[in-house]
Amino acid sequence: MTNFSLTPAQKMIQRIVRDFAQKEVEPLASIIDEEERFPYETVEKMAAMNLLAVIVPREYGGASADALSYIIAVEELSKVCASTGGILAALNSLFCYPLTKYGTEEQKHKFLTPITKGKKLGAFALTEPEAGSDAIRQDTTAIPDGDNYVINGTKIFISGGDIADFVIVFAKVVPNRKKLRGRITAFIVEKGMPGFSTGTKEKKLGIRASGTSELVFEDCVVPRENILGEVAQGFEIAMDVLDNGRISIGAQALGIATGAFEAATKYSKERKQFGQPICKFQAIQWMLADMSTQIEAARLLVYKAAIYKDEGRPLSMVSAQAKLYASEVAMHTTTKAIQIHGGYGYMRDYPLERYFRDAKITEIYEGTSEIQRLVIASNLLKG
Ligand code: COS
Repeated sequence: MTNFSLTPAQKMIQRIVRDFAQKEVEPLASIIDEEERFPYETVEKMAAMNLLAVIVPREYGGASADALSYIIAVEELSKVCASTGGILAALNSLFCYPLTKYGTEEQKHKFLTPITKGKKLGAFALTEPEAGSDAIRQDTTAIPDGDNYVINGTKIFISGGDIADFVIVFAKVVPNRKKLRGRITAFIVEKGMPGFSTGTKEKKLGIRASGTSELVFEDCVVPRENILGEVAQGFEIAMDVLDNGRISIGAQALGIATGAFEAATKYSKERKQFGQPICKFQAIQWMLADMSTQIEAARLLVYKAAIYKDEGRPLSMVSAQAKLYASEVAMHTTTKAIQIHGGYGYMRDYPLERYFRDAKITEIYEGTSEIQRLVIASNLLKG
């Protein structure tokens, strides 16, 4: 990619996912958005194609894809349906990645293999009512009790929380350690464990086919063997997951922007006003020119971050830059794409209003744009 071209394997995954997205995902996109329902049928097909847990190593049943191939898959799905792209992103970046990196052999076989087959789904639970951007301020507690920990607390806004079988839950271990960071531990909680339940499912502006819900832990007993990584390693794991995950949100934003741009370009050639297609007017041409330039810049940043990941280089700054820029491009592009469609763009018969609603979350989850700027500035100024 340093010569601006994909490898044959990356091109192949791009072709396969693009074809799948057009044939299987696009026809469902407005339906699942309207019905606010999880696309189990699509997830099943992705599992059959070994596209679901695409980054999981082969030995646990995954596709062992490199980061750039995975990012291209999220982009291609999000071009037609940001909910589906987001489901792939959350599953891989927020669940499979930390399990692959920090899990024991036993945990990987137990929790990753069924995910690759689409038999189970996973989620990541960090956010709490008082711990959003200030993620370190966890109120959920985990009290040691013999071979178990007893977890109490509430997590909110958990992507896939309503359908997940396994959830990575962050909690502060009591008795407290002095440093906030040193208190947080990650646990793998399984559906059906006593004291674990799903709370309110949120009604959202966008990505409505990807469920978001509250998770409640009331004296939830989790065996010690379900600790992910080490006791007190939780915040480090959370930050590492987010540094990685932000690339996939950048890819989701990139896909949304590209989908809206392609729709607007097509429409501008077909729609006639004042006796000619509206693409003949400079006002429209300039919008298209700006959109295309910004999308290309976003793609370079997102792909660069994925290449950094593949090369094992530091990610914090590049992933924050990729997500920040791509999400702002997604908002700008979807706004202008509606403008080009005029009144039709505002109507639900066209997908533009969905793209516009879906774009907004990319400026918020896995760290708001303000947090990305903080991360970028702290990297710029350190040392
Ligand atoms: N990787 C590893 N460690 C990191 C890190 C990273 N990317 N960022 C911060 N840390 C470490 C710091 O080194 C520091 O360690 P020490 O206590 O040993 O010094 C500790 O974490 C606290 O860092 P800092 O003092 O910078 O904390 P702040 O609270 O000021 O800022 C931010 C931390 C804002 C970067 C972090 O809270 C964050 O990313 N928040 C957004 C969370 C988020 O994305 N939420 C969305 C919900 S998940 S969908």
